[in-house]
Amino acid sequence: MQYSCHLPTPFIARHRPQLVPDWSCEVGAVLIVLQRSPCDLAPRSPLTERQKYLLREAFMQTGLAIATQLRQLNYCADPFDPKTGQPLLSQPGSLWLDDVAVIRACLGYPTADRDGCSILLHPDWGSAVYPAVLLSSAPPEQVREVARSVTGDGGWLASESWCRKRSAYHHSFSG
Ligand code: B12
Repeated sequence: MQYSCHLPTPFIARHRPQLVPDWSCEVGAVLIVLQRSPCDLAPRSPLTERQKYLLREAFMQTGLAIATQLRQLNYCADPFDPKTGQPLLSQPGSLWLDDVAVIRACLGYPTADRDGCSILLHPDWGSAVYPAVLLSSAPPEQVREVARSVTGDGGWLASESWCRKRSAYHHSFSG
């Protein structure tokens, strides 16, 4: 798994009420979790569906452990279900979270259209990547500390930034 922690993008800050309506606080940090898939996820097949299921289970386990610790510290925290874009621990809102758009905005990774779906292209893994996101009201350094205590030190992307970088690929996007 690869991890990076960021300040909320303007889109996420602006749409917090539509994403997590029953939160009593604003988003303080975005935790990105990237898993390498043993197979390319672009084709739809029993194999890719099986892999997506296993990768989703793995993220939910890690994400719920991190969110539980952040909540014990009295922060709002929700892993978002990669399958639906909805929060796992709070009432869903009128907007589902687009994980690919979040990672494009935070890390500047390229995306591609596959049969009407915008998918992420990891610089090393290509489309064999399973993206997932956790939002919290805690500041990035607090989320990082808790996430490290749950996941260990490995996998933290050097390119994480507390402030968004505009990628060389997407002059047009506004996250
Ligand atoms: C809905 C969806 C679909 C829909 C298509 C939706 C579409 N037009 O994009 C359908 C069912 C067609 C689909 C198909 C596929 N999908 Co799909 N899909 C999703 C899902 C659940 C949501 C995507 C989404 O929100 N799109 C939003 C689009 C529809 O809205 P929009 O108006 O263009 O843009 C708005 C949003 O971006 C919104 N927004 C919401 N949050 C945010 C955040 C920020 C920062 C910004 C800027 C905007 C924003 O604001 C915009 C304006 O309103 C994601 C998982 C996720 N939670 O993100 C998987 C996902 C993108 N799909 C995935 C895949 C692999 C596929 C397939 C290619 C293959 C497969 N094995 O399933 C297939 C297509 C192949 C086929 N033959 O069917 C993977 C991609 C993996 C990767 N490498 O990135 C994902 C990530 C699921 C997963 N976790 O595995 N998919």
